[in-house]
Amino acid sequence: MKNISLKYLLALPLAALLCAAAADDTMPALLRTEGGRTVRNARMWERQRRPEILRMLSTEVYGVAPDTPVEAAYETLEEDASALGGKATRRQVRITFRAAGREHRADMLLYIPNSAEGPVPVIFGLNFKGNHGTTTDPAVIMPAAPKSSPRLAPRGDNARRWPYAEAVARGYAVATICKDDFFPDRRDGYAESVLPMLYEGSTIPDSVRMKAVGAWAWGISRAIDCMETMPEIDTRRIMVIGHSRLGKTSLWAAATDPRIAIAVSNDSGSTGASLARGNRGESVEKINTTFPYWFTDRYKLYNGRETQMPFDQHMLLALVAPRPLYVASASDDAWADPLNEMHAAQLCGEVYRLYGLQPLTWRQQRLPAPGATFNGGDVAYHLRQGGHDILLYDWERFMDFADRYFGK
Ligand code: GTR
Repeated sequence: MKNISLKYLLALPLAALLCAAAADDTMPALLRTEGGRTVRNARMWERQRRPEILRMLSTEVYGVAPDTPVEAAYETLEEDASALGGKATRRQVRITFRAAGREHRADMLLYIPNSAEGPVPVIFGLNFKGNHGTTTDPAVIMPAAPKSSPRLAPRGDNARRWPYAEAVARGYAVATICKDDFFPDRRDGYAESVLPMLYEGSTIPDSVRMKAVGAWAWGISRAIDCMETMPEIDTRRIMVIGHSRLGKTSLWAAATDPRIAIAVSNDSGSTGASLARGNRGESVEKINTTFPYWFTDRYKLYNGRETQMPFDQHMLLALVAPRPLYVASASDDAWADPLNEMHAAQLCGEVYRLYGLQPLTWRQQRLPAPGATFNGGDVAYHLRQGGHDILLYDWERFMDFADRYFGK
């Protein structure tokens, strides 16, 4: 009895506090231009406000991409139409980039359903531990370990995050590349990344250059270029998914590449879907200190100064509009701050409304119960019960959402 009343008493101020986070009056307005004009329609959003926000997030956070012309050559290393018990064709493609007298490589793995009559929609996501880590399929090529980090993840180490068979059974191709192929995920990863090639001879100031997350998002766009050469893949129906640091990346990729038809952020947290203002998990300072090689040098100017930032993460989400957007959280993932992820998903709805689209249907300022899914609007959200991960449970909901748009 004593316990219950104590909990009840504590819940009241907590609820008030949580509402205050979303109503922070330092939160920059999505629909006011830098010149102070109110954005009244989709045209004004697209012509004025969206470019302002894209420019600001490029220089302040994710980096300005150089326009170095890059050549890409595609070589099929392996292909087998009897993968997944005959249900899919497995294809492994080496992409070789050439620019400024340099060369860089990335290896893509795809599973493409065999049963389809025409081109199929595709789910693309970068992976953490190598293509061979996404599956126990023994035919997936084990890469040579780089000299600088000789530890390779065991085969299938991350397979729980990649339900290929289930996606293929639902008519989706799935494609992936290891993030480290574009920027090895370490403080000293730059030299082995694609960036020295991309910035060769560039006059873009160091402080606004892309780092790991920018390079990873660049890599997603190059993966799409490659899939555009594959007749079995319908590149007008691409859903890009990403977990955690790769959720931050999938959002930035969708912001910068209009070919991405649906964007999914799973537990992306700080500098992903989660608002920085009032964040109860990872702060800007913390992320910039632990991962100084993820975002621009300029982003460090905002350490400890969240309320002075001229942007916040609802703006990143709004850049996805009018394309469907899915933000997912997990109930025990306090570091990513699920409530702030949900608030950002709610706030970006203002832009979806300009297009006559349906914002997030959960309107309350508190989190729904774990297990709740809101995927009936054009901005979707769910709160999975459990910890920081991406599981079949999440994929099933993302595919249900995609089914609505991809006509399946
Ligand atoms: C954490 C980091 C988060 C998130 C996560 C992940 O260490 O603080 O921002 O990116 O890693 O990628 O799993």
